[in-house]
Amino acid sequence: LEPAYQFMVRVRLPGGVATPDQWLKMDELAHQYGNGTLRLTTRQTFQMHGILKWNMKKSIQGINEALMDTIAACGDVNRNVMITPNPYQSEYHQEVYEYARKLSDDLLPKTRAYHEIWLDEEKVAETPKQEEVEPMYGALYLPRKFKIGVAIPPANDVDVFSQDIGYIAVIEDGKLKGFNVAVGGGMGMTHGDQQTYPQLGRVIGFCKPDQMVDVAEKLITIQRDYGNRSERKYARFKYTIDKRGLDWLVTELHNRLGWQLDVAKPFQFDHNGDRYGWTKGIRGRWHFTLFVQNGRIKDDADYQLMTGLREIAKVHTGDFRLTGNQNVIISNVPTAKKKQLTALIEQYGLSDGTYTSGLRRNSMACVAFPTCGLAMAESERYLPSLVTKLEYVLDDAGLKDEDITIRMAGCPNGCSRAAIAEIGFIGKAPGKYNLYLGAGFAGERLSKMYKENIGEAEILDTLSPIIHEYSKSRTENERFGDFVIRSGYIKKTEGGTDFHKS
Ligand code: SRM
Ligand code: SF4
Repeated sequence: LEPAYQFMVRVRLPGGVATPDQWLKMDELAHQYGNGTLRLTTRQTFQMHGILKWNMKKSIQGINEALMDTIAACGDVNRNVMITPNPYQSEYHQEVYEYARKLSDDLLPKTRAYHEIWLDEEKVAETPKQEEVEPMYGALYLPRKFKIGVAIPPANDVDVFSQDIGYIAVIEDGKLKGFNVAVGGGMGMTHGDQQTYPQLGRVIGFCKPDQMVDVAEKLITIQRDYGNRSERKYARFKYTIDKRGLDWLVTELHNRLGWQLDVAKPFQFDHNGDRYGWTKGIRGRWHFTLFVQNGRIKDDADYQLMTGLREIAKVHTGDFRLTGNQNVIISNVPTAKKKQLTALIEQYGLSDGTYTSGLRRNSMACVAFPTCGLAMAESERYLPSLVTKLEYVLDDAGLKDEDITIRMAGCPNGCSRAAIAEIGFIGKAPGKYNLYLGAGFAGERLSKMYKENIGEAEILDTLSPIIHEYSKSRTENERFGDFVIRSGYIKKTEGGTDFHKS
């Protein structure tokens, strides 16, 4: 008898855009082949869990029928490109989205293997050389996964500094002028190995919109040629850059480009979370950002989120935009439809989650147990109850509505980008976490470890007095992450290489 192995399928969805039909298809597949839930990820796409081995092909074919695929959602290539999720906010949001979408297409691996294996397409008669098939990725693809995000200030909702390449749109007089380019971000590390660390991308210059693809291709080839291929732990682009220096990288990039980046332009981010509820965008269209706790779309006895979104998808004429914070925007709603959608949102109580505490609104947890084979501690299944306990403390301190970012990861891979949360937890063992403090609210600064290997009681005992002190002694508009540094609780982390220095 064949063992009933279970798998996870991750869709590629550049910028997180899904039509209502695609939403309905994912919902259907999740029930037909998966565990009856959908997971919105921290990189703006869908995951389906619990797919039995013999249903894998049917699931992928189903995804393909809905004009989506899973190409490059995993593997040592460029992954799902993250883009500020709502292009309908302004004309330039739309323009940035188009450029980023093109970037995503151009960087896709060209191999036909996916189509042959999963979609039963006929094999080409003669196998061409790998270098011919993949001129950019080459014979052996990249040493490690590669990630790109495109942000439009003041929203850093793609955590642009956590990406191998981050593009920061520069807008002048309402027009897109180009992008600042940041390189060498990444969140993963290994407990006990200080040679590994989360790192933030560093801005190296500015390029025009139509130079964006060229810059990405050349940076990718630098990583292809210089990345560490003998030890995967040290193979990410951040280590390639940190080992040789930023000046080396810029020189190498300019040589490969045959032209030079301009000097970076000024920019300012003010948050890395989502802004909830209804907003009006261009062309009279409306957008509703819905809080989805840790990205899990499912039905509970008292909260029919999956059914509610299915009913919305049946009548919605716009699209769904998955955000990098595991939430969803019911997007592009004409005024004439807004009433009907509002009624459905109310009927299923969907906005209740959206208007919860400032801490919960800004919370993110990775998947971890039971499906993630690398998990050391709970994350998605635990953070909500920890937040509830912290909400009592915040309520007491008069800070229930204060936006504070809190993220939990079940292991140091950091899939929820916990190292750039004002309160971060990274799992060590069942029930035990390292607690990190002091990151920037806009994702512009890494945190630092405050306490190691602590359980819930100690977490609450540690955070309660700090939260009360924050309430009493913060300066006007001072963020929690800034406050803990100013008050001496924790030293400021300047960059990845001093992340482990106390
Ligand atoms: Fe991740 C591996 C889930 C975003 C860093 N990640 C995994 C795997 C596939 C575990 C595995 O290799 O066996 C997890 C599957 C769990 C499950 O049961 O579903 C997993 N990662 C996720 C997701 C679903 C977390 C979530 O809660 O949303 C995210 C899917 C993103 C997507 O749609 O593509 C996810 N992973 C991230 C991010 C955040 C980001 O990309 O913005 C990071 C940190 C950024 C970075 O890459 O530096 C991240 N995941 C990792 C790493 C460590 C990589 C490293 O270089 O250090 C691993 C382990 C690995 O690659 O060997 C990993
Ligand atoms: Fe799994 Fe670790 Fe990623 Fe969480 S951070 S999903 S535990 S690999």
